[in-house]
Amino acid sequence: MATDRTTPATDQPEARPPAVEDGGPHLPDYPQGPPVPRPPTPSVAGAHADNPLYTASTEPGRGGELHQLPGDGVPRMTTAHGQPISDNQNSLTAGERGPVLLEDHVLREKLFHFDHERIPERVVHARGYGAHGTFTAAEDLSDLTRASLFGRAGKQTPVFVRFSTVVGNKGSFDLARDVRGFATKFYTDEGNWDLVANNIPVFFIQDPIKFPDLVHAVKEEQDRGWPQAASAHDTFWDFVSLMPESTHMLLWQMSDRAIPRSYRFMQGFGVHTFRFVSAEGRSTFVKFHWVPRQGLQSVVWNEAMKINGADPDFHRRDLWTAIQNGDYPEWDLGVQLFDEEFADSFEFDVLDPTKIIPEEQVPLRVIGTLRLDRVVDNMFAETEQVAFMTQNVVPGIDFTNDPLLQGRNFSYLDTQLKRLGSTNFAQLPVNAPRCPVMHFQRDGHMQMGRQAGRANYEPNSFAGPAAGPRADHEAGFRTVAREESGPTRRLRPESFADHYSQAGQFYRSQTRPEQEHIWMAFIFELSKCEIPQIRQRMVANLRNVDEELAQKVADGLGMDLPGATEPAVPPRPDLPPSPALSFAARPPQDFGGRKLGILVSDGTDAALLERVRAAVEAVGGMVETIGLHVGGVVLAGEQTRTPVDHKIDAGPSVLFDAVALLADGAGAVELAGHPNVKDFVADAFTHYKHIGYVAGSRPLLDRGGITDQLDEACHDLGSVSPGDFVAALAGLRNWDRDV
Ligand code: HDD
Repeated sequence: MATDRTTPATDQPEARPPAVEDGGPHLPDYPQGPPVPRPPTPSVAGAHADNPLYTASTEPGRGGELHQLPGDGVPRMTTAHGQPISDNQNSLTAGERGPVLLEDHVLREKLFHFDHERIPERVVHARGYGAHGTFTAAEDLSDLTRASLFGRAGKQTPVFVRFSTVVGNKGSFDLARDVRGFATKFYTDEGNWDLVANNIPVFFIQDPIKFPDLVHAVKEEQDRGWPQAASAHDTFWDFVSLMPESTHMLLWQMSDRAIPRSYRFMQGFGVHTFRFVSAEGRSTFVKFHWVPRQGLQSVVWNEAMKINGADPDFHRRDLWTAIQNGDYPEWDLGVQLFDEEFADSFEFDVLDPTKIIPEEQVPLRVIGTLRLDRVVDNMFAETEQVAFMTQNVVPGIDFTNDPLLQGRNFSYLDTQLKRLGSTNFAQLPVNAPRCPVMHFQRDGHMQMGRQAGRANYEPNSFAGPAAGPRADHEAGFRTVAREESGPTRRLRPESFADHYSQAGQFYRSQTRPEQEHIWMAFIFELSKCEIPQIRQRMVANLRNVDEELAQKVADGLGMDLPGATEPAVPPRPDLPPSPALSFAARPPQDFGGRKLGILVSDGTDAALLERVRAAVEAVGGMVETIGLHVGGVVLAGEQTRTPVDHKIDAGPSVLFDAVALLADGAGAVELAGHPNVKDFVADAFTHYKHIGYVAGSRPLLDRGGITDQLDEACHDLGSVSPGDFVAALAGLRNWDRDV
């Protein structure tokens, strides 16, 4: 009789298919092979130490031996309650073609759990990618702060970092024009410190009461459900054009900062002024900066849009690949330290989160280095469940009266309960402190702790373990004593009123290509606004930033220059440029960490290919090859195929920092016949990239239409040595190219 079942109707388990290597091909029609053994998740103090979900389930004495299949040591599949499962492919039915039975508790449990797999995504920063690492202190800072992680030079503290985009949903693409989150959880020996930073040092608003409106305006519009992960639409520009305090951040958002090449090549900023507090209670103001040792790098907008199509996971893949390759990204933690006297004399209010303090005025002092060296085992358990909260500070670090910071200190705790569903979210391994946790908080959903002792309250008159913990009046966290006075009111201080001066300073501090990118970004974004009045209002605001910028944007939009918006206080055109605000201040030292894409064909010079590869790898870069067929090419003088990394239409040049055209002879002619070669070559050129070529790759240059435009960033590898070629690649782009 015919059967509609896809697997044999038998009560025997299916044959196990051959194992595939981790990272190797995955055969869609088969269950995967046995998991590759991994080191257990680092132990978490307290509650989880003996939870079989977090430790090896095969420990002797726990019945672990029973949880292996005989012979090969493969873990035996169980239900969530640990009962061994005999068949994970066939539900229990009444008879061969009969109905599925309610009695099948294995099926019901599996579907029940699956139905509840999703939790609410973050209202902002939904799309993120995390990694583990270590922070190493550069010096003993005990004269400034009693924070234990800065207690001595060389002290190491484990960290978890989550990078993110702000606007898009969890499944959106990585190269949105957007602010990037850079949140770090330091598991210090005195509790967790969360530095919840962005890659832009200022924020859109000065007051947290505006945050829901800002986020509503920038996310997809409520009546139509789009655009996804984009600020280029009416409601965003409507809101910010009515909000002069957003202008400074808009300049950053329209700059190359908002389309980073990689999480590895961007800065991070704590934004607010915080406090370091010494053991004696002395407070020093501090602003935190992460500076990538890899140098700063961004893509260009046309490239960003194409990357989003070619590889929406471009940033997460980049971070994962770098860490898996052992190319661990590093950031220096720099601080700007200043006292009340400086704060009183500075042109702007240090409590205003829409302002920076130029590094030329208060230079960075590097106090440690962050290195990311371990990818997560499980995206959900770690990257999704990690809960960052600005109010997570440790003794030695304290808040200031920055109103935005104070609002955040409420919002982050609240949002974690919504997302994670229980007040006990701090017990999740990724959130759990790596130091003892002792308090009288009890019970609640998903309580993992088994707090012993009799007293669950204080004061109590018990002694010893029964009494529970006590507050440490000397060494516990103590808020800095400060005088506050004045009537309650809803009014921002006068000292927050200048909304344009630093925006102008930022613009004037950029190199010419960076300035061009800013005005082109304004033009692109505003051209997506359907309501002309919004464009007009925005350009009117820009006149208070810089007349040239406003004129360029007006010209690009094809509109007359409107009158300037009346500013609350006159902008100050005299603020000197701050070179530290330009990418030019922090270029990469070499091509390390970058990727060269090489077009190859049958007949490519094998020796040259190897020399170029060796030169790139010598500086820590990566090489990937692209050919007509993924099966490979027959290099000159060889008999067998050498596999390539990408088929031509799956490896466009936007995925690489530079390209080399080593296709040669008849192979080059054949490759040039593929329609995607045109874009590969033309895009590399239009995106200002360095291009290496050989005489035999001329058909590719012709196809890209650039043969007559070759410039100093186009290198003839017949005469330029691979070493010199790779040295030149450190420049990344030829901004002087006329495209
Ligand atoms: Fe926020 C997430 C950074 C202002 C409310 N924020 C979130 C994340 C980062 C930032 C990096 C993602 C953390 C993660 O990876 O899980 N936010 C900032 C910075 C700000 C800022 C640098 C300004 C200086 N945020 C801000 C304000 C509010 C919030 C003014 C509310 C009053 N932010 C949140 C939130 C989120 C969040 C709603 C969403 C998910 C989460 O917290 O965990 O509570």
